Amino acid sequence: MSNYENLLYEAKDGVAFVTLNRPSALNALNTAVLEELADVFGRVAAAGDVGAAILTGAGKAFVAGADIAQMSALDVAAGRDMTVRGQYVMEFIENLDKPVIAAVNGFALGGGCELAMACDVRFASDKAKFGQPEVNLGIIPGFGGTQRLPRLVGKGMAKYLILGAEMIDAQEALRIGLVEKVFPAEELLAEAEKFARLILSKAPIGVKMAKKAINTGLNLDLRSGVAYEAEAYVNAFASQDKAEGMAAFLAKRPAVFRNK
Ligand code: CO8
Repeated sequence: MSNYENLLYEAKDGVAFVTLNRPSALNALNTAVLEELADVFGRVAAAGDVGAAILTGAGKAFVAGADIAQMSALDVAAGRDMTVRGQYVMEFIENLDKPVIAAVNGFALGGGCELAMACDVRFASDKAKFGQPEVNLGIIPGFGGTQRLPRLVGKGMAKYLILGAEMIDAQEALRIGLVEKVFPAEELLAEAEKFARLILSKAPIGVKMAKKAINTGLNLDLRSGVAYEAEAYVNAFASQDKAEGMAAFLAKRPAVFRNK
């Protein structure tokens, strides 16, 4: 276990656990937290013995948004720097070549909802609450929310949530596709870990290329997206793990994957 000022990091048998740990401010994202997030996910990316990460929060919040106290004191130039830097961190997490699961334990508001959306998959506690309350503060989502929310839940629902700024509970988040699974609070982390380990049992090259093809394709027209898919497919097809996975199927034995 190694600690930052605002988060905890621990790697256990191939799975990294990153816990936002600023509970006195409901894990609000100030510039220091954003820098620590960039650092810790750089570490996850570089760790050869880590294949997946789980991101969660300490206390009653996942993240209650960008830090309003800090933002209130920023001039326009600094406000721009913070949004650009935050967007970079979200994109870095989104495009990490390892899967990242958000285990949303409580409030995921504003920048917190945006952070969860930058992860590959969202599991929520039945106590979690989601929302984009920025228009209550005279701003708009600035860590990618206006772009990722419509891609996840559709244009109309994204506008409903962002323009109305209402909070929704975990069941509603599940219904609209903002989260993939909801669990009782006490089971959330174990379920996230179970899913991370399920992914770790698969061919790493397949997991990596599939994530890349989905992320890349969503930014392209369909024809370019399927062309990209073919390239990602060939990358996996050329691997030792493709030979192993298919040989194992035909021999009716479990596959042993080796490529990273
Ligand atoms: N920023 C700073 N401090 C916060 C934040 C926040 N986002 N949220 C909570 N806190 C603090 C509170 O001020 C309080 O501090 P203190 O104990 O010193 O008074 C402490 O955390 C506990 O909070 P509450 O007492 O309010 O706890 P409650 O359980 O009563 O309420 C809520 C919980 C409903 C979550 C409430 O705290 C709340 O509404 N928080 C603000 C939610 C919000 O508006 N978030 C969006 C922020 S804007 C944003 O995220 C924009 C992202 C893009 C930014 C681009 C960069 C420029």
